[in-house]
Amino acid sequence: GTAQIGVTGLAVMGRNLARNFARNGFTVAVHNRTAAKTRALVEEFGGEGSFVPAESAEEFVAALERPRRLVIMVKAGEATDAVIQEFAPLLEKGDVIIDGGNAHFADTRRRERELRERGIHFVGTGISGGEEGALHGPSIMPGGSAESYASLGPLLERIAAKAPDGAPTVAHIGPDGAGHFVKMVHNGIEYADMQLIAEAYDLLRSVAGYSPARIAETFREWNRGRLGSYLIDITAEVLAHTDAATGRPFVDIVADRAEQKGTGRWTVQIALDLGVPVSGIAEAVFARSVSGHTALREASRGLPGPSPRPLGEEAAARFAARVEQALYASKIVSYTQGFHQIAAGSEEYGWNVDLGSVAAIWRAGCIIRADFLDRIREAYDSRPGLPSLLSDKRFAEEIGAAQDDWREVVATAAREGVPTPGFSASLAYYDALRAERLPAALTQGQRDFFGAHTYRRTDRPGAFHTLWGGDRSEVAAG
Ligand code: 2AM
Repeated sequence: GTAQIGVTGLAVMGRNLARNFARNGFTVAVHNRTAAKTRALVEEFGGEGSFVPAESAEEFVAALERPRRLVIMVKAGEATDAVIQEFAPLLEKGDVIIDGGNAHFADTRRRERELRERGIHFVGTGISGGEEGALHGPSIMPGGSAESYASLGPLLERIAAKAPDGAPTVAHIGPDGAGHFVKMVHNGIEYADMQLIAEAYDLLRSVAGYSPARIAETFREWNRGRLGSYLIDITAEVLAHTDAATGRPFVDIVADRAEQKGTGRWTVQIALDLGVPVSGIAEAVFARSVSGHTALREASRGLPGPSPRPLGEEAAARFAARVEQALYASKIVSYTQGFHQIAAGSEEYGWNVDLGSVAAIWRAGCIIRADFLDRIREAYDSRPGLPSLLSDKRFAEEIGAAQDDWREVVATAAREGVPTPGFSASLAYYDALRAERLPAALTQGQRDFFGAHTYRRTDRPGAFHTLWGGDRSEVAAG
């Protein structure tokens, strides 16, 4: 075969990825279960580059140069396994199967292990940037063996987005499921970013009394500063949009029930398993969940609470500036939590993930792309063993400078009855981490009281138990 890469599964993501490879000068074998889609792709976009359409699996495999590189772009789950089962028997040792779907990293670990036993490389890869990214340059997070990256990397570097310094937004994340794990956390952070922006909007609307158009202006202004990012940019676009049918602000005619496809939920589930506090990300997942509980919301609508009265122009402007501080500080916390989770996953599975390079490949192409990520990259590059983003001097200074306004915003939200779970949870995390003493000491006392779970002392080593039901003397335990 002559094709350097093949793509099977030609729904919009697969089709755009295949076109991206072709537009970058690669010969691309294309295949789909339903052959009509393969024909349609070549008919419509054949002029963009060199495509080799294949009707059957055998034809597809035969079209590929060796070692074969075969990208699967089907719905994550059973379809992925079905396609692997179909192609693996046709492949030879050293060939590489790439799964570009949003697979759960545990599935990727299993598939990698099974295929490795047959001498086939399996690369579970995160691809972020949606349909546009797939076509014009996504952020790519490949896992799998270093050997497979040596063969695949140069192709991915060509089709990836380019960061402001020209570097392609792709890097070998680590073995087996590392790529899909990092993509999962990327999506968790994306949930948090979106929730925090939504809370800022809600406060500007309810407390400052700004109109959606005015809030769009505010976000445009913020977008020119340290919050500069794709999500802030599109937020301004959405808020400025007017519904054609009614002439009302678009945001007012959209049903307020947020949906989810599951990667945010996975992030939180895995964080719980790993014991990593990702409270900001968790609140973002819960906020979507709450929004969808229509009956519960209906039943609770009459509960008492304050109705904010809009601030005057000057007070509103002062408040808006504070919200910017709260948003930025909370964003630092979300990324702190997300990177902590990646570090913990890397530790648990022995992936050796380079956190600086994760930040680097999120600088362009993906949904959470932001100027801010360059700062995270710098923080980890200058101190690879950084225990937490909050221990980076610059982030610590910035969050310290924001904290007064952040508290004021959270207090105002509570007083005015505006739900800000993301801002609040992030602030609680910040305060918990910086606390000299936590009430966990009392929790330990309670646990020892009802379950003899024992406790440690601040003044000497060992585990202890107090005879709560007896004379309350202390005994050494275990
Ligand atoms: P189709 O066009 O034949 O439906 C997204 O659903 C993509 O994944 C489509 O290209 C679809 O092919 C493909 N797909 C879904 N389930 C599949 C399966 N079990 N085997 C092969 N391709 C599948």
